Amino acid sequence: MRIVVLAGGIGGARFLRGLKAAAPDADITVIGNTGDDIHLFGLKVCPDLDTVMYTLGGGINEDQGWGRTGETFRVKEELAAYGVGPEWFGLGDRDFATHIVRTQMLGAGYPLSAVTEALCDRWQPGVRLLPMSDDRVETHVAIEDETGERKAVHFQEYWVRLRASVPALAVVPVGAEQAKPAPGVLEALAAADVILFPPSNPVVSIGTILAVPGIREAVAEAAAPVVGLSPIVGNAPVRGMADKVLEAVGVESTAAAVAKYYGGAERRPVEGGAGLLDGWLVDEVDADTVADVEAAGIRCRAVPLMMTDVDATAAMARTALALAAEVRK
Ligand code: FO1
Repeated sequence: MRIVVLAGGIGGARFLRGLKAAAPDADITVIGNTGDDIHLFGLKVCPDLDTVMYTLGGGINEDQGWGRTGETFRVKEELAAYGVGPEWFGLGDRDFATHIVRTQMLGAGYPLSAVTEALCDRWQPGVRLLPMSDDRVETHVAIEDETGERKAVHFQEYWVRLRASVPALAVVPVGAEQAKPAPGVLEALAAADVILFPPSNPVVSIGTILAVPGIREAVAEAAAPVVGLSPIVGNAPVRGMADKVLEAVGVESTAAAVAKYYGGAERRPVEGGAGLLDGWLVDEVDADTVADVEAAGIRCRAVPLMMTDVDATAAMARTALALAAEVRK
């Protein structure tokens, strides 16, 4: 079975670990978000690609969900001693090696997709990890600073330095309009038996992937059923601060609102919208919202959605695959 997953960082990576356990013989292609990428110290850092690669490759710092295990921070300390910032983004010594290899290969002319493939040769994640695009896309967040001035900050500064403590007035994937899907992305979507939206951030992760021209259309027109899992449980994000960026796009922080944000595939012929979802999983605490989601033309099931361990996540993945089989067009 060919499964394609649009994944962001921590939530997407943890879901993929369960999906691999649930479907060990499946051919899984991950389309990774690169809007979180940031250039620091002359290096290109790809947080969401690295989180998927490290998590599935066994090198992730499990508690954080990002960065490497057994990290030391000598280089970071030395940079700070030179007064070279920013200090708010914690890059460890082992992680630096990934960014050095990546930047060296990019500098030699390799596209990000080839670089990612080379890095995955070491980590063997057990999935094909494709960046959404080889072109530079960087998510910026419009905020109002302390003087009331409206300004844009890089997503990582909003997320890590500001801890999303101020409202996000707008979320802009800078460069998305000019970006092209990376080689293999559209082909994978067209050939997929199932397309999954894991519990990643609907705006800055999956939303950013869908903002690359051609990808949203490819999902909407794919023969495969599209099933998503809600990142919102009991009207709050399970992890991270998805509610902050959902607010920026006018979507309330509920499992049903996120489903409607992606849109119901059944609506597509009628409303002409690029409704994407055939099925949606909500947590049992949101069982009362199933009817609302189904009214939007999206088949909905209420199941446990807390990824407490690999077994729990594998159960979620199995349910998502079962729902995909049920809604198959
Ligand atoms: N997140 C933090 O909250 N604090 C950090 O210092 C931090 C450093 C960092 C370094 C490399 C990397 O790949 C990810 C890092 N992250 C950090 C997480 C990152 O902000 C998120 O993983 C994604 O951008 C959101 O999915």
